[in-house]
Amino acid sequence: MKSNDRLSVFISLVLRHQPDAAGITLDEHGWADVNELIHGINGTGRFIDLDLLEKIVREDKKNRYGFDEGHTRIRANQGHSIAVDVELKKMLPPDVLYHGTATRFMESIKTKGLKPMSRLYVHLSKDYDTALKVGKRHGEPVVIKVDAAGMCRDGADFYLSENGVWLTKYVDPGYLSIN
Ligand code: HQG
Repeated sequence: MKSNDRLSVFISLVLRHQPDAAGITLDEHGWADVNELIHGINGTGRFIDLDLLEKIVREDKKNRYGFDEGHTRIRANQGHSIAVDVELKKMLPPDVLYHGTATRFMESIKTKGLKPMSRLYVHLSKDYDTALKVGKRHGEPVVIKVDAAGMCRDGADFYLSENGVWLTKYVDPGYLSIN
């Protein structure tokens, strides 16, 4: 892994899961103070400055992070395990969404449905290929089709993160199909 990628993984950890790994706190909307984050990361023996942080945010392939208007605060767009409210937009999803997972989880998913597990939401993709990539992170991949239209009809809420990930609290097995 390149050193900037390693830094980005650490920034994800801090902004989504464990701010105290850099000795910082997030506010209720998930924001970290940019100067505190830079100072905190340097305090772990890693090196970062504002230019490098801006570059990592700008070049992130999944657009994981966002600054506020004045670039004084930064947060992760989605993927949190800690309870922050990143002011997600409630949106009507496409009729079908996809979830990539590993074959070893399928038995449990078929009976219990898709759960957020350690995160705040179940993560869904609008296209098959993205879901396949997500599945590959966990092992032998499988892509599950989610009947988002049916869920909406039955009153479920969906949110679209700033970086295009569809999120929902839970998917009952009745809305899942595998082909
Ligand atoms: C599985 C990445 C057993 C679920 C990606 C998944 C994504 C169950 C795993 C983002 C289950 C949780 C999130 C059940 C769900 N029984 N297993 N009932 N319900 N699971 O990493 O969706 O690169 O927390 O299928 O692109 O894989 O980090 O979620 O396999 O957007 O930015 O439990 O992370 O983005 O795994 O990935 P995760 P995910 P980043």
